Parts: sequence; structure tokens; C-alpha cells
Amino acid sequence: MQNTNTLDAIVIGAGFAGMYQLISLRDKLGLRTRVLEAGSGVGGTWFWNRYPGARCDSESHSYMYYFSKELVQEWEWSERYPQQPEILRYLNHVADKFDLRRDISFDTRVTGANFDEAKNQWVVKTEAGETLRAQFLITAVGCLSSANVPNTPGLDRFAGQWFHTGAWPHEGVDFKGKHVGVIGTGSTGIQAIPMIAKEADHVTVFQRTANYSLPANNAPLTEDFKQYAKAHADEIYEIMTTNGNGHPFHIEKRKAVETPADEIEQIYEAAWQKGGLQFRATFEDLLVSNDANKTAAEFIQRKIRQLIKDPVKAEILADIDHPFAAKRPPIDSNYFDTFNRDNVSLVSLRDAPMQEIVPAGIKTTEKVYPLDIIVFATGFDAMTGSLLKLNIEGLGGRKLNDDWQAGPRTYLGLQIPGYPNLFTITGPGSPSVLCNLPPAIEQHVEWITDCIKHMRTHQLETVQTSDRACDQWQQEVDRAANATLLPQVKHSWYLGANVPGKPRVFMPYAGGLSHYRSICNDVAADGYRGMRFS
Ligand code: N01
Repeated sequence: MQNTNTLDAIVIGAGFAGMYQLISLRDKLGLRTRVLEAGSGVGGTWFWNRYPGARCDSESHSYMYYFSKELVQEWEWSERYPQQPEILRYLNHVADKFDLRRDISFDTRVTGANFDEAKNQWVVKTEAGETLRAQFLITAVGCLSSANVPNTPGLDRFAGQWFHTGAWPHEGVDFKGKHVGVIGTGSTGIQAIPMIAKEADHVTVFQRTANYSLPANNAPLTEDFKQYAKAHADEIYEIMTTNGNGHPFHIEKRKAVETPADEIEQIYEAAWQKGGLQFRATFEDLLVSNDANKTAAEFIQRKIRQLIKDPVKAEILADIDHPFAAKRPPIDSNYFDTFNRDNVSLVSLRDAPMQEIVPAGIKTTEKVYPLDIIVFATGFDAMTGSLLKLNIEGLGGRKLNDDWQAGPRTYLGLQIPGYPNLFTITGPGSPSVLCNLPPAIEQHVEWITDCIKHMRTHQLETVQTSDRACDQWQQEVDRAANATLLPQVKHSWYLGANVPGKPRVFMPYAGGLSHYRSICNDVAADGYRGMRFS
């Protein structure tokens, strides 16, 4: 039997975004709101990504909500970069504190959503056959939540076990005594490989594209730092929200191309020792000038060659074909040093591409590598994958999957023409994955909440953006990307290149979080320019 529930708002996803959206709509505006979550608990990314070594690359004191001063003051992080279990504990603490679970349906996967024009309502269907209706539909499905398992021939015949890092078994995986193959050397592979190598009998890393990585220099937080972060919370928040990337540091106002070589070296060495993504902030021209970028790229490549004892491995790891930070730069704990272990070998798929998976293991053009376990650290169908899986239908039955066949089109990454009363938190066309995500999420949630409040105050039923506003915004997204080196990398997931058949469109907004925030504020102050109410 089908249930029909009518609400004011439905939110899809109970990660950082969905939880704050629930707090905002339910507790600030008094809306009847329900969150639908596929997992059996809160946490989103941090609920699913339980692979060994899973850790955040943003510093803990910036990877949290700032909307509640009380919450900021009461939560205590233990390390500079929090591990997945600690982030999940934090999000569960938030769920308890704000009594969120009573309005979240867990184990509830959305299979379709269509707009009922006669009633101005979204009709949302779940896998269990439930139907819910609401005036507003807000997607909080995350940018990196649709796992990308390559369509490699033979996987179904593999005699061992295989796992994708983004859907890791809750009970963990026992690597003891096993021969393990890890495919992928993005942020995830770089975190997982050192941990798996400690446990497994042997690890073979299959690298398609060599990657930069910076030392995280992770450590327990000192009592002094914990006190500092609490006492200066307002200041830290101000820095995070007035710079381009949402991190708690500013990009230095100096250019590598105008700095003498010996000074550059000292600056990079200090940043390398300090560790973390601040390396990217050492010069303001690193992402806009190839000459500037080369100074950073060459410094890191030199470091990699120094760290790896075996010259063949060193060459494979340091042979990087793209500018530094033009793909998301990972940070690591002992990643390069792991290749000095006797039980770790490295295969360059550039030199010998993978042909198929055979029952015994992975077969490249060179040989078969016998394996007991294959770990796919192969990333995600980023930014659009999880949205398209929702099977959203808008006005006149138009389908999002058709409308986005040539790539995503949004207004501010927040609205899509033809889909009234639908808001997408950190959608394509917003800074999202180019930022530390919690401040980007807070900005979106607050903007959406203000927009809905405006509608309630003025008794407006629907809001939708126009094709014209969307086209103009897409031009701005392209302009911002083309002002940087980011689109130069043709095999980046920012462009959708990691998923065969996906259109190559640069998806996130590269104009910076603070600039983007001021555009969104202007749009709202100008009566929500580019959006039509009725
Ligand atoms: O995924 P990726 P990820 N055959 O797409 C390779 C976030 N994150 O999960 O570069 C062989 O970056 C692929 O090779 P190539 C963070 O934003 C955050 O590592 O496409 N190899 C690449 O090496 C990050 O950027 C945290 O040639 C294949 C790897 O797999 C994002 O998640 C922690 C292949 C995929 O790298 C994604 O990172 C971890 C194939 N068919 C991750 N297909 C935080 O701190 C793909 N590859 C919050």
C-alpha cells in the first residue's frame, strides 16, 4: 500500500548540507520538512567513505559548522585533519543536539521526483514505494557521492573480493596475508595506500596519471591550538568566508613570477614543512600563470624524486603531466615513502594499460597481476551523477537527464530552468568542490532559506529561473574557469572526463567563494534577479 505524505519541504540527503537545511527550514522558518536519506545514519560522504585512512584534507577547525556559536565552542577536534570516524561522531552529535533524526527517513532511497503543475508540488517517490509531496524540493546529495566503478571487462569473473572506497563495508576489510591491487591515485588512493600497505602481504598500485601530493603533517592538536581556535572563532570564520576557497588562510599577495628563485625555494620549503593545502596559497599566480605554476610543480617533482629510493618508481610517480593544483591536490601521510616498502609495487597504466580483469587478478598489456582483493579508488561521477540518479522531471514532464545531456546548466548552481521550487545545494555552477565545503554549504543553505522565507512572507507559490539567466551564468562559469589553468587538464573530473561518455564541461564555479557569495547576495538584494515568482 502506498503512503502519501504532504509536507512543505523535502530535502534529499542527510550529510552536512541536508542536516543544516533541515535545521534552517524546520527550526528557523517552521516548515514541515522531511529529509530522505539512503544510508542508515547521518553523515553523507562520511557515512559511506570508511576506507582505511579516510580523513579530511581541510583542517578540523574549518571543517565544521559555524552557524551555531554554542556548537563551535562545545565540540573538540583531536587532530589537525580529522579522521572519518571523528567527523561522523561530530555529525551525529549535531543530529542529537538539534534533534534531527525525528525528521529524517533513513534507508530511504529516492527513485524519482516530478513536479505536479496543477498543485505546485513536487511528488517524490522512494524505492520502498512511498510517495511524498512538498512545495519545495532541495537536493543535498553531495558532489562526490556517486561511485565510479570503471566498466572494466571481466570484473564479474574476478575470483577475489573487490570494493569501491566510496561504498566501503561497515565491518571493514581484512587485508592480512592478502595480495591487494589498488586502482587510482587521487586523494582517496593516496590516503588508503599507506594504510593498506601496513596490513596486506603485498600491494600493487595501478597508476594511470601521476599526481602531486603534499605532506599533511598531521598531528594531535595542542591544548593551546584548541583554545586559540575557540577564542578566535569569529576571526577564523571571517577569513574562511572572505577568501576564495573557504579555508582558514588567505592566499599571499605576491607573485611567483616576480619573486627571485632562491626566495621561492625558501617559501616552498617552509610550506612543505608546515604541510597541508596552504602550499597552494604561497603565491597568488599559481593557478593563473603557467610560468608561476611550473615553479611549484618542479619543486614537488624534485621532492618526489628525493623521497623514492627506487629510480624507476620515482620516475613513474614524478612524471606528472598537468599543472600543480589544476586537479584537486591531495595531501598525504607517508604516501611517497610507502613506495620504499618491500611489499609495495607500482604499475604505470600509461605504459601498460589495463586490458581486463581475469579470475586471478588484473591483466595489463604486459602481464597478469595475481590478486586476492581489488580496491577501486577510482573516484566519482562528480557533481551531476547523484543528481541525475534522482530521475527528476520538471515542467511538462521534461527530464533533467535530457536537459543536461550536453552538460549541467544552472543559475548560480542553485536553480535549474524548467524545475520550479527545486534548489540544489552545492550544485554544478557553484564553487562547491573548489572550496572547503562546510562554509560553501552554509552559504547555500542560508541563501535558499532566505529565498523561501521571502516567498512565505509575500505569499508566493513558485520560483523558477529562466533560460536567459542560466545562459548568462554559464558564460560566467566558463569565463571564471578560463581565467585559470584548471581547464587545461583534459582528464580531470572537474570536466567530467573520468566517466566515459560524460560531456566535457567544466562544472564548478572557479570565481572564488567570496566573489560568488557577493554575487548571490546582490541577486537576492535585487529582488532575486534572474528568478521569477508567482
Ligand atoms: O577520486 P579521483 P578520489 N583505470 O577522481 C583513477 C574528494 N576527497 O576519490 O587521474 C585506471 O580524484 C584516476 O586516474 P586519472 C576530493 O575532492 C576528499 O581520489 O583519471 N585508473 C585517479 O587516479 C577528491 O578530489 C577528501 O587518470 C582510473 C583515481 O582513479 C575527490 O574526493 C578525501 C580509472 C581517481 O581519483 C575524488 O578523489 C578523499 C580507470 N578506469 C577524497 N578510473 C577529503 O578530504 C579512474 N582512475 C574531504
